[in-house]
Amino acid sequence: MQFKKNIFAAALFAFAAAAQADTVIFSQDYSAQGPINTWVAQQNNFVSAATQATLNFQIRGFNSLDGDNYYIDIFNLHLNGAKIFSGTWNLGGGGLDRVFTSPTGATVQHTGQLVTISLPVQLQAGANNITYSYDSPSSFEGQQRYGWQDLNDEGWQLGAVSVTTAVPEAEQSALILGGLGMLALFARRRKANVVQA
Ligand SMILES: [Ca+2]
Ligand SMILES: [Ca+2]
Repeated sequence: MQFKKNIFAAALFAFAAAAQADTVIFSQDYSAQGPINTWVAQQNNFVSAATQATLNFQIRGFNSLDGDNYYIDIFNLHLNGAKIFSGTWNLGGGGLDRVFTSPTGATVQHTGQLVTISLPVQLQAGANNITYSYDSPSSFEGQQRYGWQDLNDEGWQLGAVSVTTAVPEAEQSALILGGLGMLALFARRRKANVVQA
Protein backbone atom coordinates (compact mmCIF):
# COMPACT_ATOMS: atom_id res chain seq x y z
CA MET A 1 0.00 0.00 0.00
CA GLN A 2 2.82 2.37 0.99
CA PHE A 3 4.59 1.55 -2.27
CA LYS A 4 1.53 2.55 -4.28
CA LYS A 5 1.33 5.85 -2.40
CA ASN A 6 5.00 6.54 -3.10
CA ILE A 7 4.61 5.70 -6.78
CA PHE A 8 1.66 8.07 -6.95
CA ALA A 9 3.63 10.86 -5.22
CA ALA A 10 6.61 10.39 -7.52
CA ALA A 11 4.43 10.41 -10.63
CA LEU A 12 2.69 13.57 -9.41
CA PHE A 13 6.09 15.18 -8.84
CA ALA A 14 7.22 14.30 -12.36
CA PHE A 15 4.05 15.68 -13.96
CA ALA A 16 4.02 18.83 -11.80
CA ALA A 17 7.67 19.51 -12.70
CA ALA A 18 6.89 19.09 -16.39
CA ALA A 19 3.88 21.43 -16.16
CA GLN A 20 5.82 24.23 -14.44
CA ALA A 21 7.31 25.57 -17.66
CA ASP A 22 7.10 29.24 -16.61
CA THR A 23 8.76 30.98 -13.70
CA VAL A 24 7.17 34.22 -12.51
CA ILE A 25 9.88 36.81 -11.89
CA PHE A 26 7.56 39.76 -11.23
CA SER A 27 3.83 40.13 -10.58
CA GLN A 28 1.56 42.88 -9.35
CA ASP A 29 -2.24 43.00 -9.26
CA TYR A 30 -3.85 46.42 -9.64
CA SER A 31 -7.44 45.16 -9.79
CA ALA A 32 -8.31 46.73 -6.39
CA GLN A 33 -7.18 50.13 -7.64
CA GLY A 34 -9.82 52.51 -9.02
CA PRO A 35 -9.48 54.38 -12.32
CA ILE A 36 -6.61 56.83 -12.69
CA ASN A 37 -6.32 59.86 -15.01
CA THR A 38 -4.91 59.31 -18.49
CA TRP A 39 -1.98 61.63 -17.69
CA VAL A 40 -0.89 59.42 -14.76
CA ALA A 41 1.73 56.77 -15.61
CA GLN A 42 2.34 53.46 -13.83
CA GLN A 43 5.73 51.87 -13.30
CA ASN A 44 7.13 48.44 -12.43
CA ASN A 45 10.67 48.14 -11.12
CA PHE A 46 12.20 44.72 -10.60
CA VAL A 47 15.45 42.81 -10.81
CA SER A 48 15.88 39.95 -13.25
CA ALA A 49 18.61 37.42 -13.93
CA ALA A 50 16.92 36.24 -17.12
CA THR A 51 16.84 38.28 -20.32
CA GLN A 52 14.21 36.52 -22.44
CA ALA A 53 10.77 36.91 -20.85
CA THR A 54 7.05 37.36 -21.44
CA LEU A 55 5.14 40.35 -20.09
CA ASN A 56 1.40 39.82 -19.52
CA PHE A 57 -0.93 42.63 -18.49
CA GLN A 58 -4.37 44.13 -19.02
CA ILE A 59 -5.61 47.65 -19.68
CA ARG A 60 -9.11 48.47 -18.46
CA GLY A 61 -11.02 51.53 -19.68
CA PHE A 62 -13.54 53.43 -17.56
CA ASN A 63 -16.42 55.54 -18.83
CA SER A 64 -15.44 56.81 -22.31
CA LEU A 65 -11.73 56.08 -22.76
CA ASP A 66 -11.15 56.77 -26.46
CA GLY A 67 -9.74 54.87 -29.40
CA ASP A 68 -8.66 56.47 -32.66
CA ASN A 69 -11.25 59.26 -32.72
CA TYR A 70 -10.99 63.03 -32.20
CA TYR A 71 -10.04 62.66 -28.51
CA ILE A 72 -7.54 59.93 -29.26
CA ASP A 73 -5.93 58.19 -26.28
CA ILE A 74 -2.75 56.32 -27.18
CA PHE A 75 -1.32 53.74 -24.81
CA ASN A 76 2.49 53.46 -24.69
CA LEU A 77 4.73 50.91 -23.01
CA HIS A 78 8.41 51.67 -22.41
CA LEU A 79 10.89 49.01 -21.32
CA ASN A 80 14.08 50.53 -19.87
CA GLY A 81 13.37 53.79 -21.69
CA ALA A 82 12.61 52.33 -25.13
CA LYS A 83 9.07 52.28 -26.51
CA ILE A 84 8.27 48.66 -27.40
CA PHE A 85 4.48 48.70 -27.58
CA SER A 86 1.87 51.30 -28.50
CA GLY A 87 -1.79 51.22 -29.49
CA THR A 88 -5.29 52.61 -29.07
CA TRP A 89 -8.58 50.82 -28.52
CA ASN A 90 -12.20 51.85 -28.17
CA LEU A 91 -12.53 51.31 -24.42
CA GLY A 92 -15.91 53.01 -24.08
CA GLY A 93 -15.44 56.32 -25.91
CA GLY A 94 -15.59 55.18 -29.54
CA GLY A 95 -12.90 55.24 -32.22
CA LEU A 96 -10.96 52.54 -33.99
CA ASP A 97 -8.64 49.89 -32.54
CA ARG A 98 -5.07 50.28 -33.78
CA VAL A 99 -1.64 48.94 -32.81
CA PHE A 100 1.24 51.25 -33.79
CA THR A 101 4.29 49.56 -32.27
CA SER A 102 4.52 45.92 -31.29
CA PRO A 103 7.23 43.26 -30.90
CA THR A 104 6.98 40.16 -33.10
CA GLY A 105 4.98 37.48 -31.31
CA ALA A 106 2.74 39.84 -29.33
CA THR A 107 -0.89 38.92 -28.71
CA VAL A 108 -3.58 41.57 -28.15
CA GLN A 109 -7.19 40.70 -27.33
CA HIS A 110 -9.86 43.38 -26.96
CA THR A 111 -13.15 42.48 -25.26
CA GLY A 112 -15.51 45.22 -24.07
CA GLN A 113 -13.51 47.69 -21.96
CA LEU A 114 -10.60 45.32 -21.43
CA VAL A 115 -7.47 44.69 -23.50
CA THR A 116 -5.37 41.62 -22.63
CA ILE A 117 -1.80 41.82 -23.87
CA SER A 118 1.13 39.41 -23.94
CA LEU A 119 4.52 40.60 -25.18
CA PRO A 120 7.85 38.84 -25.61
CA VAL A 121 10.40 41.12 -23.94
CA GLN A 122 14.18 41.34 -23.79
CA LEU A 123 15.07 42.28 -20.21
CA GLN A 124 18.37 43.52 -18.82
CA ALA A 125 20.25 41.26 -16.42
CA GLY A 126 19.79 43.37 -13.25
CA ALA A 127 17.40 46.29 -12.71
CA ASN A 128 14.49 46.73 -15.12
CA ASN A 129 11.82 49.40 -15.48
CA ILE A 130 8.50 49.11 -17.29
CA THR A 131 6.47 52.32 -17.70
CA TYR A 132 2.81 52.22 -18.81
CA SER A 133 1.35 55.56 -19.90
CA TYR A 134 -1.29 57.25 -22.02
CA ASP A 135 -0.80 60.12 -24.44
CA SER A 136 -3.42 62.34 -26.05
CA PRO A 137 -1.23 64.22 -28.52
CA SER A 138 -1.76 67.79 -29.70
CA SER A 139 -0.74 66.65 -33.17
CA PHE A 140 -1.30 63.17 -34.55
CA GLU A 141 -1.33 62.26 -38.26
CA GLY A 142 -1.62 65.94 -39.17
CA GLN A 143 -4.61 66.68 -36.97
CA GLN A 144 -5.31 68.32 -33.63
CA ARG A 145 -6.29 65.31 -31.51
CA TYR A 146 -5.50 66.63 -28.06
CA GLY A 147 -7.96 65.84 -25.37
CA TRP A 148 -6.95 65.04 -21.84
CA GLN A 149 -10.27 64.31 -20.21
CA ASP A 150 -10.53 63.85 -16.46
CA LEU A 151 -12.10 61.07 -14.41
CA ASN A 152 -15.60 62.42 -14.98
CA ASP A 153 -15.14 61.43 -18.62
CA GLU A 154 -12.59 58.62 -18.67
CA GLY A 155 -9.96 56.76 -16.72
CA TRP A 156 -7.76 53.71 -17.01
CA GLN A 157 -6.42 50.90 -14.87
CA LEU A 158 -3.58 48.46 -15.27
CA GLY A 159 -4.71 44.87 -14.60
CA ALA A 160 -2.70 41.95 -13.28
CA VAL A 161 0.90 42.26 -14.45
CA SER A 162 3.19 39.26 -14.64
CA VAL A 163 6.64 38.79 -16.09
CA THR A 164 7.53 35.16 -16.72
CA THR A 165 10.50 33.28 -18.10
CA ALA A 166 10.27 29.89 -19.71
CA VAL A 167 12.28 27.16 -17.99
CA PRO A 168 14.66 25.78 -20.63
CA GLU A 169 13.70 22.35 -21.96
CA ALA A 170 16.93 20.83 -20.62
CA GLU A 171 15.86 21.86 -17.11
CA GLN A 172 12.39 20.42 -17.63
CA SER A 173 13.92 17.13 -18.76
CA ALA A 174 16.15 17.12 -15.68
CA LEU A 175 13.09 17.59 -13.47
CA ILE A 176 11.23 14.75 -15.20
CA LEU A 177 14.31 12.49 -14.89
CA GLY A 178 14.45 13.46 -11.21
CA GLY A 179 10.84 12.28 -10.82
CA LEU A 180 11.62 8.99 -12.61
CA GLY A 181 14.69 8.62 -10.38
CA MET A 182 12.41 8.86 -7.35
CA LEU A 183 10.22 6.12 -8.83
CA ALA A 184 13.25 3.84 -9.20
CA LEU A 185 14.35 4.65 -5.65
CA PHE A 186 10.95 3.75 -4.21
CA ALA A 187 10.89 0.53 -6.25
CA ARG A 188 14.34 -0.45 -4.85
CA ARG A 189 13.25 0.35 -1.28
CA ARG A 190 10.16 -1.79 -1.75
CA LYS A 191 12.30 -4.70 -2.89
CA ALA A 192 14.57 -4.23 0.15
CA ASN A 193 11.51 -4.24 2.44
CA VAL A 194 10.30 -7.47 0.87
CA VAL A 195 13.70 -9.14 1.47
CA GLN A 196 13.75 -7.98 5.13
CA ALA A 197 10.24 -9.32 5.71
CA1 LIG B 1 -13.32 60.31 -23.56
CA1 LIG C 1 -9.80 61.01 -24.35
